[in-house]
Amino acid sequence: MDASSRNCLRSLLARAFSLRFRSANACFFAAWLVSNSADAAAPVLDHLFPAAVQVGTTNVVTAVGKFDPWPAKIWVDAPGIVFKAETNSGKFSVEVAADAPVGGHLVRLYNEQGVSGLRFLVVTKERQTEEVEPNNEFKKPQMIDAFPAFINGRLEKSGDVDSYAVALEVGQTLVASVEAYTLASPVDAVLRVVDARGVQVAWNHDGGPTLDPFLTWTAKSAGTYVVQVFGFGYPADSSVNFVGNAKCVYRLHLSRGPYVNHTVPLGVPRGRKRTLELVGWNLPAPASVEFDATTVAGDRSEARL
Ligand SMILES: [Ca+2]
Ligand SMILES: [Ca+2]
Repeated sequence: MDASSRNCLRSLLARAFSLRFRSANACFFAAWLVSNSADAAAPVLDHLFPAAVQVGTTNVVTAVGKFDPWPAKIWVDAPGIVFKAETNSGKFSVEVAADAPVGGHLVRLYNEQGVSGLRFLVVTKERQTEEVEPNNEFKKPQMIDAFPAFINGRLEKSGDVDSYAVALEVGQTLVASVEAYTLASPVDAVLRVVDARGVQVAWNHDGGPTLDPFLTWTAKSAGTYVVQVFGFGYPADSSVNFVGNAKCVYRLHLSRGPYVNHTVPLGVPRGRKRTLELVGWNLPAPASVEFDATTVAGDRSEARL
């Protein structure tokens, strides 16, 4: 994960918690409007798919929810992200300017009757890959050739399993993570890796500060391995089936190259220079970077290996 992806995830984590609060407020506001108009129909925005778009591109984005009448108006929290409604209900053409601010952005729909809850659209520097179904079986996965890969997928029906094939050399480490809970998607996602025979070699359910999974796995022999994404409904209920519906969007990140998890030390005093040891996977040995905090103008600085 490079610095921009890490900053994006950090931004999403912070916003995910505030989103649930703001959504509750939006629902209350919408409910008040509905109660004051017998024919009211404020738009309902369950999710946007794909959940991420690259700067400098134009994309077809599907809004999942209820929109009557169509088109609904749309609000985005940043400039440079222009939604144009298409003829079909729920479809937008989204133009993302080359200088659009990178990170997770809040979006909501509205009309004369009220507003929808807030949902995320992530703007990123990286090229995006879209899931291609059918990919349910480990023997018929979607081949991933370009790394690091940023895949926009969806567990679209009950029981859905999404399979992605990755070629690994001996000693190469796969780093895989999913954003689903972090995107306010109603799924508690699971990741696993199987070999060519379908034997599970790695898996993870909750990989860090949220319910989203994160795993690393080092290949003991060269070959093609399959990463599978599936999940359970969130909030949890009595069902033990793999969840799936139009709202269950996710982002899958796959890397088999250099990946920095953290540095030692974790901080540098402003005005000082330090050698930072890099700790992660697929890094050169020794892995370190000279960090000059005498010239850092703001609170953030990027360094590339
Ligand atoms: Ca799928
Ligand atoms: Ca599938």
